[in-house]
Amino acid sequence: MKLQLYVPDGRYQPWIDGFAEALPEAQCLTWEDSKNEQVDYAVVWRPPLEMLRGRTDLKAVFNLGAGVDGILSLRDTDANALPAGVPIVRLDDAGMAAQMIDYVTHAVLRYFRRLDEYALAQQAGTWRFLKPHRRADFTIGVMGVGTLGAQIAKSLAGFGFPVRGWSRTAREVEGVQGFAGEAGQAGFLDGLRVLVNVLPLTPETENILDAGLLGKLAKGAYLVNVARGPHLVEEDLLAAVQSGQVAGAMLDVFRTEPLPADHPFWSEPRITITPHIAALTLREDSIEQIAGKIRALRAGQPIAGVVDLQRGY
Ligand code: OXD
Repeated sequence: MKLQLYVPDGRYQPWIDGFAEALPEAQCLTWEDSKNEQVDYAVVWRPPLEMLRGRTDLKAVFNLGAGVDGILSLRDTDANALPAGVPIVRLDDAGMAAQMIDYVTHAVLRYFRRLDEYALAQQAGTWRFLKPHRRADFTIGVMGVGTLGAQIAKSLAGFGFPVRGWSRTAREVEGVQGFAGEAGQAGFLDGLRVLVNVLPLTPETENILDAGLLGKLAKGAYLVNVARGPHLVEEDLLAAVQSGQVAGAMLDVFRTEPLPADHPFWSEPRITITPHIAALTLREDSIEQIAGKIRALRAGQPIAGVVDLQRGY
């Protein structure tokens, strides 16, 4: 059995070593060294178009992340970019949910306890008390309650915040008030103090975080984006921050990454940026999960995380 790997940074050895240990029956090859070989499985992150196009040898393509837009968007350039009938499989948590929960909880508690405002006061050399927010008034909305979003929403509810979840089709999450589809969006957004975006990036969700949507949140709301940069209309967020409609934002993802040096987000004190680290792909966990799924496929068993190509996630 052969695996073919593609990672954009070219740091293959730790992956090859990891698969050698977790799946000793497999021969693990880099894409660059095996372009003309027949292999069984591809393991990729943001692969080049020529890697998957027209392939008839692959039994499955494993994505080294939760978001599969880096694979599915290849279809924008070429309608036949993906191997026909081959399942695309995303990472299914693999240690990402815990990281996302840390990140989002940190952001929410920072805003709830007004620590962002105390940080600005410190910079101004000001000692002053701010009235605490009431937990019951601090409603949080999580857009996208799939594998990761549902765990984030549940965890925030555990802190005693009122939490709402929004998804394309209705989903039940314990302790979370559910809203679905376009019809449910206005009710979901109404009065939110913090909006957390965990949506998959699809043509339907691109640019969803625009002036219209931000204007429906409570005045002085906060935005946390841990999904994808193209969800957010960046100039609309800047305008909303400048008008006070949005009091602050914590952003982990951007339209262009790394964020260009002259981007206005760098110098906006109410916007906190991090370099796409909210949930890193954990090598050992990912290898273990993919190896388990390959074994299951070879035994004819079903696996979790197979992407619905129509839906886009
Ligand atoms: C992912 C990511 O999709 O890290 O997993 O962005």
